[in-house]
Amino acid sequence: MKFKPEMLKAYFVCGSQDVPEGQYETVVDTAIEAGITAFQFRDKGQASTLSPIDRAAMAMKLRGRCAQAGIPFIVDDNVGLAKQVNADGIHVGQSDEKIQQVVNEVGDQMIVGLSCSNAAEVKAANTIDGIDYYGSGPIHPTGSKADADPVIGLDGLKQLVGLTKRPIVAIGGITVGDLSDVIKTGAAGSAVISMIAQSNDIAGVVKAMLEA
Ligand code: TZP
Ligand code: MG
Repeated sequence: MKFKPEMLKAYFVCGSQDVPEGQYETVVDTAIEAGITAFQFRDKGQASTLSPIDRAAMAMKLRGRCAQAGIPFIVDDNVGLAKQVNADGIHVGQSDEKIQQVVNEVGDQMIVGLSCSNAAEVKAANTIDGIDYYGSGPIHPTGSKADADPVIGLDGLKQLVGLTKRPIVAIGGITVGDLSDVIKTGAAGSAVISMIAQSNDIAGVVKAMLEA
């Protein structure tokens, strides 16, 4: 699937650890139905409720749902899994499998996203061919990532947008009230876990993302 910046407008990131046990598939289905523009499979950590075998099976299933909906299925941090399920994309952090290695291995067949949380990381990433977008944050404190980088705020985001060669999706502690401010910085959209995963009105929050 060819990357388009519009895919970053309403980007849902989620793993089994982010929802009540047994609810993962339903939450993702509901978000897809509501119109998310990209999905990132990020099932990891102590709180994941899936075994490695169940994780691969779930990835395969959700990969199919995304294909039906015509949205990219992007795997966080795990090139092996991404290849196994023929994912549309791979997203890596600065400390995950080295970005140049990822670009070399799957860059011609997959969308490649890289987390960049400060000016030095954006400048370095700008020099590497084959990256499609950057994920930048955390904008606010987040309860969804234990080892999150320092908060950058909307001002920090704006600074990174000023330096980037590629579309940026904002991430970290984003709520409905932030969505239009994020777009005003020049970012392409917002990536969220809890705003969708913990919502009683998934259709409503996704609509707000699409309309921001
Ligand atoms: N990377 C930076 S912050 C974050 C990730 C994966 C977590 C975002 O989750 P939430 O619940 O939207 O703050
Ligand atoms: Mg990572």
